[in-house]
Amino acid sequence: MKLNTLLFAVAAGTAMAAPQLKKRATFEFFGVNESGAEFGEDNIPGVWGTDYIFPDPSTISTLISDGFNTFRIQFKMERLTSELTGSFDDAYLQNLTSVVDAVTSTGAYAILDPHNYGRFNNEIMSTPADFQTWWQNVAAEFADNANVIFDTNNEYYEMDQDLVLNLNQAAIDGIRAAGATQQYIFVEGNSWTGAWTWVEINDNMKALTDPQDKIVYEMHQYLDSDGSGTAEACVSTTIGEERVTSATQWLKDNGKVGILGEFAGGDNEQCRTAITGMLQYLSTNSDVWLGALWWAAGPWWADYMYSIEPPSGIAYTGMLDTLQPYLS
Ligand SMILES: *[C@@H]1O[C@H](CO)[C@@H](O)[C@H](O)[C@H]1NC(C)=O
Ligand SMILES: CC(=O)N[C@H]1CO[C@H](CO)[C@@H](O)[C@@H]1O
Repeated sequence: MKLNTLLFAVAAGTAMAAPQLKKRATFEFFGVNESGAEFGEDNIPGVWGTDYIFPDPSTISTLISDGFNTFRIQFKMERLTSELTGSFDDAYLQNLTSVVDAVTSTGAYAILDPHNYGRFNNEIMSTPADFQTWWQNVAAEFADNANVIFDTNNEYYEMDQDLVLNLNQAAIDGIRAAGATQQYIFVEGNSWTGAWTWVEINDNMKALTDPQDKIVYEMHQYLDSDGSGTAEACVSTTIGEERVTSATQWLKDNGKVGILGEFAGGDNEQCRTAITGMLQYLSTNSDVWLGALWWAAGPWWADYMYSIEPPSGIAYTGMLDTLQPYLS
């Protein structure tokens, strides 16, 4: 992947065309979430190193060597701009940009994930025009980098369904207006963008439009009883496939493509089997599923049950074998 990208960059000279990423055997995108810069959300803006931290380029590099090629980088909108339409905190932007550059300079993808749940300063964002301006300003900073992916927002929930649609469309319009025309845009739905409830809740999202036709529907799915990703146990060995089946049909019926932007299970055999079944099912349907991202890596997870942070995260030592078929 590195070599391909380098050769392409040389051949392309100064033109910023999309790099030709190596065609992978399975998913186009297979990676992890990179958590840290959104931590301490009760302390805004908070203190670097105390309330929040940025992901570590050296452990990202280990994950890239392991075969992961996509990194969803969490951050808080309020730390980047204290008002939606305001100017940047340059230091936070610079720290975020250096993580993005560390990822994309290797040919991997960096997803910008404003981890805001459709809220700003704890209030539902109700003015799509302001959100459009926010995204236009942010996308302008990354418009030349074709390996950046814009994720409109993490997990809208308990919001008016038309507002969720309109915020996503505003984000798309702002990103394209910034001249960022090569990048994928990941859109998310209401009800924490759950795959298992997608058809029932988020059917209106099929109306989104993009002049570049690069929308990817990002859904999340955990395999514990309430689907919240807060327990180690998976409901059954087949729960993974079961929870993504109806969303798969929705993608096919509507001519859309999707990504499972967060998934995880505990370090136990039942979860390993459930995850294997789900990933096999997604890869069998790779006409509509472009990939999947484990939740989560990051420097501050310590002994968190799903941590895939090298070298000793519980999932890094316990789940890599399960994910192995998709790492090349
Ligand atoms: C940015 O990162 C540096 C360390 O590399 C740190 O000293 C600084 O406080 C950070 N600033 C922000 C706003 O995150
Ligand atoms: C499923 C899960 O663990 N979600 C967590 C992701 O991280 C944020 C903070 O970054 C938590 O608030 C979520 O609970």
